[in-house]
Amino acid sequence: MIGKTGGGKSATGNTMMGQTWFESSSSSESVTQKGKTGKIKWKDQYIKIIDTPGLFDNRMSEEELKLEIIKCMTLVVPGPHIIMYMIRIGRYTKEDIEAADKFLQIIGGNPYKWTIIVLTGRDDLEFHEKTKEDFLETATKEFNKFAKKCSERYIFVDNRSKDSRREWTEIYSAIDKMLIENRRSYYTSKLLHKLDEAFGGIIAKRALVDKTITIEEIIASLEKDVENEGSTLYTLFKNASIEQ
Ligand SMILES: Nc1nc2c(ncn2[C@@H]2O[C@H](COP(=O)(O)OP(=O)(O)O)[C@@H](O)[C@H]2O)c(=O)[nH]1
Ligand SMILES: [Mg+2]
Repeated sequence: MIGKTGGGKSATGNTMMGQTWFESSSSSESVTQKGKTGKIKWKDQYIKIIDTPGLFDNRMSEEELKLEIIKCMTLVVPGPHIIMYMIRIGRYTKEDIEAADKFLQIIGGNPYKWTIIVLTGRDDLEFHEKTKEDFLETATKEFNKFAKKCSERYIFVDNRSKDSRREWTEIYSAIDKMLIENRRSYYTSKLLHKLDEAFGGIIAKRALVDKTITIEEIIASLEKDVENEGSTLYTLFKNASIEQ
């Protein structure tokens, strides 16, 4: 999940988890300072959800931003099956869309093929007696341009809905449809390959030194380390550059 602070990432993550898992707040301060993961079983498979901090808020220095991008990417190596770009209906600007587009260009490859636009706050539309079609008709040029790159895949979500099961079903149906369309492939890029290699190298080394530990246990401990910005991240940061 990517998008500006207030876009509804954490709230949508909670809808997808079926519980309050990610911290979501009404203040404009970025609550999610660090990438956080959630895991949920769905149709015989595990879905890992990564909540990212406001990468497009311009509050971080370039170095911090790079580190944060690498960290979030590290949690999904060799690459995410789906990138959910969150926008709060009625609250996004031309600059927000451009920042998201720039981010996708930085991470490289063709991320748009795996991106779905998630419009949160569908209840606001309903309150103003507007339909989804009304929204799309009046969407800005930048939105339309971006949506076109993403093959016009979007879903409208109401995270305040009393029928959260319905929202849940809608989100996972869209995910399912995308997984099928993309033949279960995942998005990757040169940057992600570098991270994957660095990650793999660390796992192999640990497995050699400590033969009693399983690969899964090593991965779990590495992920914890990455979330806590430990030494592993430092190694990965040195090994992977986001310059393409
Ligand atoms: N009414 C309404 N509020 C929402 C919806 N989704 C998120 N919010 C609210 O918008 C604010 C920001 O959401 P949050 O998930 O913290 O955004 P994040 O910064 O992208 O993680 C919170 O007060 C949420 O409760 C929605 O679908 N409808
Ligand atoms: Mg958040």
